[in-house]
Amino acid sequence: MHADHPTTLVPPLEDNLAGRATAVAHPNIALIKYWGKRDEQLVLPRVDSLSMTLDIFPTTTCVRLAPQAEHDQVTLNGEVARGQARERVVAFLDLVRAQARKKLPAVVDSENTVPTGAGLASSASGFAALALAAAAAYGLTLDATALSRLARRGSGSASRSVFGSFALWHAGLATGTATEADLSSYAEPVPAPGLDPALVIAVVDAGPKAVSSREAMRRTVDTSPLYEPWARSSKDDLKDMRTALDRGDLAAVGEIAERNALGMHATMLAARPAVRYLAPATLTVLDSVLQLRRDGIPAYATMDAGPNVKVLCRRTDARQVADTVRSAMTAGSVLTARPGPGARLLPQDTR
Ligand code: 2P0
Repeated sequence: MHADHPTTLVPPLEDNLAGRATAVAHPNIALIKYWGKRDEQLVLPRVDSLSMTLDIFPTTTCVRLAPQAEHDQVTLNGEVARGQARERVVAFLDLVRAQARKKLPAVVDSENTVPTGAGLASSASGFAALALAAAAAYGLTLDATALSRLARRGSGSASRSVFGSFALWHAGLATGTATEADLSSYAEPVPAPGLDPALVIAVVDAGPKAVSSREAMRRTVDTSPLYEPWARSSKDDLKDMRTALDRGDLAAVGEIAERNALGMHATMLAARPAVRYLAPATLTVLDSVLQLRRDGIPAYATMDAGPNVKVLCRRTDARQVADTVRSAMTAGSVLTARPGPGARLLPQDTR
């Protein structure tokens, strides 16, 4: 089941003698959604998912081993992290330390370029960059598959940000031991020849979400009668999506992505109590996407754990799509992204 990715993203120990490394990773948007875990501890998902890594808003993270320190020190965008944000990073470092058989604390300094309150999740780029920088600083030699598995433990969607352009995250083996399941759940690149897409992002609300995606997923799996049917249909969506990507058929890619996302939101609306991320402004943007299609422009929407809308279209239509979506909005902002690169270490001399 292991994919053949000989590329070693994390170089061997001798390259990192200083115990310090800096990595960059970009966010990704799922076209086939990850929604629901079957194992919270190992972050094993219920369904396969497929995403596009973006070329905007990278996270840059430096990890430096600190032999003199008593505890890990975590700084996010120049501010010392506390509470849950810090605990998630420390728990992740503990995983890396266990793999590396080292106990040293670390200093983590992470800069996220998503404008504050842009309403775009940063856990994917954040944990992909942290995984790569921490693995290198602690002297782990990991290939891309192992790095994706490690990033997954920080945040599920981070497993996909290890790769550029399109990536498929395997849910992995549902039977067998925990180790077998862990080994089988990783992302890998998916070729999409002939596709020249853009993603127009309508930020309709930049505020924090009322329900975290972690809690919303849990509630949906536990209580929504629509969850299982969606999870089953997502398998067909993925099969169709792979064919559409292979053919470079943007209209088919968009149609499948839109139905998969609307289905995911239907599962949440049917949860008890309901989780509703879609706002009136979301529906207004969805109307403008329908209008674009009526006007002959292939444009398709996807939404995540929030009210913002991402519109997949041809690169050559991106300006028109952005203008149309913007004119439908009474507030917020519109950004355009293209497929972006996978996670990478910065060379020593640029640190
Ligand atoms: C996705 N989302 O596939 C889905 C679609 C949101 C909606 O991945 O609990 O931050 O850290 O594994 O990755 C958001 O969830 O969740 C997400 P955890 P994550 O992009």
